[in-house]
Amino acid sequence: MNTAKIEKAYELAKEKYSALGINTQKAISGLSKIAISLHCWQGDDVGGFEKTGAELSGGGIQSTGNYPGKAKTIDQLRQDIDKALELIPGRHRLNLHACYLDNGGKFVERDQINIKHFQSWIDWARQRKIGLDFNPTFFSHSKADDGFTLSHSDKGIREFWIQHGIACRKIAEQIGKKLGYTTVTNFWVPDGYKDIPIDRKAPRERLADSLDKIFKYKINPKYNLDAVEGKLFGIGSESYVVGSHEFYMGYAATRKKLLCLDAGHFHPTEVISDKISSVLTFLDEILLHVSRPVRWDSDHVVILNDELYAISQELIRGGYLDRVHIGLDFFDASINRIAAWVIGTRSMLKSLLAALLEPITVLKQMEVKGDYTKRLALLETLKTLPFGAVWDYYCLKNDVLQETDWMQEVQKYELKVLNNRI
Ligand code: RNT
Ligand code: ZN
Repeated sequence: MNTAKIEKAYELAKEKYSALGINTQKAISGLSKIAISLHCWQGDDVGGFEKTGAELSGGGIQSTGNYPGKAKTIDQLRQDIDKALELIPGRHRLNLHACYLDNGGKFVERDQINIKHFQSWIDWARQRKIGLDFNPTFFSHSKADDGFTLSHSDKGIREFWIQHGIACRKIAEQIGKKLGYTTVTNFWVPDGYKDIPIDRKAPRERLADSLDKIFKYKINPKYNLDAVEGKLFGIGSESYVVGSHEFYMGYAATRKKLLCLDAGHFHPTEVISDKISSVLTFLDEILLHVSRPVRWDSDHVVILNDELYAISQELIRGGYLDRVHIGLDFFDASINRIAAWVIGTRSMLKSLLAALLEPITVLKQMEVKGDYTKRLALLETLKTLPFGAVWDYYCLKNDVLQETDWMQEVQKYELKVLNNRI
């Protein structure tokens, strides 16, 4: 479709929305202010650059598939992220894991990492005027091989991971200071038992204690915010996860930390959209890991499904945008990895746009009056409004390829760049 047609379709859409009292321009400008944190680990199946040929190992998470062209160096990963960002409208952020450090080819142990190992990422982000988020890496390491890190019964191992956590927070603080965007640092540990444990208590007490030691070092919230992420189960921790949802709910509330809600970390019929307003009644801010579970915590690429719509509706209807940090968390190695980023991020943005195009005040009035018939009727009416025309226009105004065109660009990149990687 050419520019004139996209604009014409938008004008018609604008009229339709305005007949319902919805201002499309306002929705568009609202969307342009939302930054999504793109997770670096979609680009190389959670491998990282600690050692050459590093791969995700342990940690109760798994990436499956072997699509050709995986980024094997920092430069390749950056090139791929740039390609993805080029195909996503708006200004976003990059979420780094500690194992994506730039160690100049010389192995550095996790408790020894410091800001200089992330200087090239800071330079990269500064050039693109984007913020960075951060994660200590508590997996893919010999000291995590038996499934325990911060809650390990061995004091030495615990201490090692505590030092890693502290090192990461200091790095994140510097990143936030240097870039002028607050870093959100997320703590997720895989700790847990495959089979039914005798003692559920001691590991949890040790985890709380280790976290307290890590968070003892005070950081200005302008530079860094800490989040903690719970989970129901993982591969190899099916019977017991030390850092469960309840554990971190209590931890975040008492220690004034952010809670990270990952869409894949609950029972299959449980949804995080319903949890957002519950936890925000008690916490100042939260982090989301938007993911797509398929029967389990499978980390499939985010698509525009009912739950994604519902998550965005909660954020917009609740007026929560300044209290919720939106991050993505999926890693599908069976499809083109750049396309995965683009599909997931564009879907996230589309759902936010759809939510911004709701007549929230009118709907709330209907609800308060008890007019549930009108509420239901209007919600159904909204579903067939031309929201795609507004999205196309948004992409056009952001100089980003249209829905029908971006995949071709990825294919070209695959032929030219990915297929030539050895
Ligand atoms: C694992 C958690 C965690 C990881 C990343 C790589 O179950 O979701 O967020 O996916 O840290
Ligand atoms: Zn997650």
